[in-house]
Amino acid sequence: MENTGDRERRLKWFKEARFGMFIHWGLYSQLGRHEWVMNRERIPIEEYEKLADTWHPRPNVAREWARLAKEAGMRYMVMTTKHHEGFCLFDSKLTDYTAVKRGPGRDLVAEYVEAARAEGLRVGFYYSLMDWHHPDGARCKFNEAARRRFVDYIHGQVKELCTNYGKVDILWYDVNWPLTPEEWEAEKMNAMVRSLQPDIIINDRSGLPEDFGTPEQHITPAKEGRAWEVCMTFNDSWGYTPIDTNYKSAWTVISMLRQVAAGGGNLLLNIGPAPDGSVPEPCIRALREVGEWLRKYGASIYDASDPMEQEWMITGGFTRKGNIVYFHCNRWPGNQLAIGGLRNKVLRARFMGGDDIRFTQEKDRLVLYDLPTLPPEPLDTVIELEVEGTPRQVLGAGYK
Ligand code: H79
Repeated sequence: MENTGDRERRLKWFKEARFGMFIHWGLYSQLGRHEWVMNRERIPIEEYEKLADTWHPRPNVAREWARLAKEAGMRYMVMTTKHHEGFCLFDSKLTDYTAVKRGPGRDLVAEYVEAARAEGLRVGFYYSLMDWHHPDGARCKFNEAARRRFVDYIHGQVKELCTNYGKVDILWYDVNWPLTPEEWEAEKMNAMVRSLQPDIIINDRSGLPEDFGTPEQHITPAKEGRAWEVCMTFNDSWGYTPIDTNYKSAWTVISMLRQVAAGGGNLLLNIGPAPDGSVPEPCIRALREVGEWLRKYGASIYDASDPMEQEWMITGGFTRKGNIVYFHCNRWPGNQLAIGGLRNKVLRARFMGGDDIRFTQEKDRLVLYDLPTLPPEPLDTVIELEVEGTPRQVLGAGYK
């Protein structure tokens, strides 16, 4: 059975990765109304299927995503190989409903893998267990013959994904409705995956805990020691939805990165490319800004995930590496900044990569003086505090 040392070995890169790109791309991208459009608008299968022949993405557009991911400071990518709609972006022998046999006329997963590898990024496959297109996808719950066929189909496709694309770093299952892990035969499926991909990490959405947890749209750290990754939309939809203009700013993304780093997790931030593969402009702009910021202050995010209790503060929050505590100030108060709750003696305060800051400390009230009126970095000014002692033991969040 599973051995814990092996899990730690397989998870090492992931625990240090911090930031990844999620890509939701499929037939739904052509409609521009969210990836659940088939279900939400009750589009009949025969009508929806026509989208398989009208989809003509630009060749090798995944290279643009991979370059953007790299520029943004991301270290891995996860792409939908098949979403709930059932259309396969990969070459499958088990159905004709694939990118190779229909409109695109080529293997979009192969292009994606090649593009990610070319930028030195780790490769993840999202695969939806729930399937609205397969005739047995719903009746499998009540009909044993249907369950047998459907489970064979799903296991067969997972096997194809783990066999035909070289090394795969992450298997990212989604929605296991309507079957239980027993009915999916998930244990057997994941054992097969591991026999084909000994280094792979598997998420928790086959219904078994496996390697890492996947809070969706909320930053909730897992129990200490357990790997976790938050997945987040850029606007409020995963699939291309230009009518949804509520895009996150670089400021918001950096604030999320700080929070996941503090909890030892990762942020898997989604883009929903247009049908031709183009990334929406607001995402490109924000990601470039985030990348520029990370090139200067990345050490306070990638390498600073030591545990530390902290109180919520309107002016920002902490990350920590050993006895270096980073205060990320993203709402700049002006010439003076007071921080409560830090109980270690502060030996030195300075702007990360810059000048020292004069300070006083009385119990757990730290005050920084002679600061500029305007924020040195409007996205997040990182203040590096060198403290005495082992911060874990003496940093408190009490309401004293
Ligand atoms: O791919 C993105 C979303 O489309 C997908 N996961 C992210 C990564 C997703 N997000 N939310 N949901 C799916 C909603 C899931 C709803 C469900 Fe159900 C509740 C699935 C199973 C129970 C809907 C209601 C389907 C069956 C009953």
